[in-house]
Amino acid sequence: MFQSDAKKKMFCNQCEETAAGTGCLIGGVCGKDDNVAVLQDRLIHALKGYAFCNQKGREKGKNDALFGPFVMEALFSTLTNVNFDADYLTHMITETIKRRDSVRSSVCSHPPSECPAPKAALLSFDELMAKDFGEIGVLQTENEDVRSLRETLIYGVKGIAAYGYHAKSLNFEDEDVYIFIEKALVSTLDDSLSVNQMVGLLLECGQVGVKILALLDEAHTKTYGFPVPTSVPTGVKSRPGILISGHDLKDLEFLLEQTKGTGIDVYTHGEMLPAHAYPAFKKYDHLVGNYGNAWWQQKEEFANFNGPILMTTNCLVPPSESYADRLFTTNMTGFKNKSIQVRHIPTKADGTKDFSPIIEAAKRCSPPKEIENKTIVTGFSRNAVLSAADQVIEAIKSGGIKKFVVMAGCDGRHKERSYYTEFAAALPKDTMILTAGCAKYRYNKLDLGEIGGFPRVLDAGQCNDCYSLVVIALELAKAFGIEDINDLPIVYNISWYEQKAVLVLLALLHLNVKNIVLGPVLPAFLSPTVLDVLVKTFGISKNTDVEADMKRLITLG
Ligand code: FSO
Ligand code: SF4
Repeated sequence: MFQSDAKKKMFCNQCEETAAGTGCLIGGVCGKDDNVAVLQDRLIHALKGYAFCNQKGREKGKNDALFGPFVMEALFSTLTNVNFDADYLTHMITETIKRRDSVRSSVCSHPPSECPAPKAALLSFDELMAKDFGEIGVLQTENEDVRSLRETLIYGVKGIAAYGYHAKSLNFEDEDVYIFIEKALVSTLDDSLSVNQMVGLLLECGQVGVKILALLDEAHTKTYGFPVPTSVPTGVKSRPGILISGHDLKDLEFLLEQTKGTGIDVYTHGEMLPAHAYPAFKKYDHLVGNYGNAWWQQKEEFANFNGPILMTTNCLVPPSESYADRLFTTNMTGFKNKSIQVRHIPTKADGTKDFSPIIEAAKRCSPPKEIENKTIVTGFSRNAVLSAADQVIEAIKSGGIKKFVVMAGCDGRHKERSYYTEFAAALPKDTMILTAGCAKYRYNKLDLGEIGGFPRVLDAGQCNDCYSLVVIALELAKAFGIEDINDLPIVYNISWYEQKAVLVLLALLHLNVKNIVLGPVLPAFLSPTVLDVLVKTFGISKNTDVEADMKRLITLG
């Protein structure tokens, strides 16, 4: 179907908002143009070749010591809404090939023309840059089921890379995770693998997903303490402010330190909201609140904010000219087109960052315009919930809490996502919502009341904190002496958008969680056969309408 479309200039179907529910062919719904899309395809292809050579090098003890951190950054840059800068991507392709050739020359004596390695391990930079998306992108795999399994694995690995990157920036890393990333990338070059072997790799990806989420949880809590329940104001103060978005807590720490005593306030945006719950950030009086909502509303909100905005990771929306000169990116996030070049704050050789251009810009800006004035409660991570485990268990036993509904995941632009607001509002009063990720903005400002002193929306934090939800489920199972996690009074109504959510889904499947309801649409990259396997093995299904889903998940589920 796709191949016959003569106008197509790219092919990307990695996120939930993919065009027509099948694939972005001319430009991305996310704003990524065909040039950037094809460069990302080339980068992924080069990374596969690099992984192949590094795996050979590893067998001989000659692997590249910096393979893991480099590959995590490169993969992270190809996630939805992270990098829109062709120069950065070209630089990463050049670096990948340089690293690949360095490790290859140390383990292989063949000249490239005689080497039996796959093409991805041998193409020169010029040869690779001459390749189009059909030759090296996802469509290069003709069999739709193999393509689907390979794509799902690559998206899961992108999720591992994103979580691993954050852990690494706090000096937590695990070589076994790098070895899996390498193995997964190499597997997508191997035509001899059976379907069963590829499905096995997906479940292994989920297993590594649990591991990397646990490592990131450890990194966050050992560095910043255990989050505590916290009410966060959404109004504004009278001083100029800096808005920080994305997921990187280390960047928040640098920013708070560097803005101390400058007369500038710091506000969180989107996925940075849960930072308010960490003890280490509570000591900063100038961390004053959360401004705005989930990522997709940023154009209007950033325009209203008046001050500079720092985008640390996804989700970046191509900016309007009205605020592009106040926008800054860091890490692998970036944006550049013919008329806009967003300023980028690099990481210095010692790992620190200099945010003074942002601070100087803030001093010249007016205070933010108020867009609302409420409070949002966050900080219900595993420690906060489990330290009150006795109350929670008692509430379950007495029927005060009949069911938990995991509504974690992502928010997005599509109108159908109002389903999640309606679903949350319609839940019976004896149900609790467990959430993490930006999906919560669909219902975290509704007044849903409390059960036994707990708000009915328990926000464990960012999508990066999904591990908390896993631990809460496993600990409840232990407390009730339940062996099968599916026997707990917990149901799953998850909303996805990008590739970190794909990893979280694989992690839940690895934990044998059954009957997950997923929406607002199922991933376009799942072929009918692969979807059928997921339906038959795990009972995955798409959400439908509030009434029907309420019946199957709450009344009958
Ligand atoms: Fe949201 Fe974006 Fe955290 Fe995602 S900000 S959508 S799963 O990229 O990262 O939850
Ligand atoms: Fe389209 Fe999503 Fe890919 Fe962007 S990331 S090009 S919206 S499928």
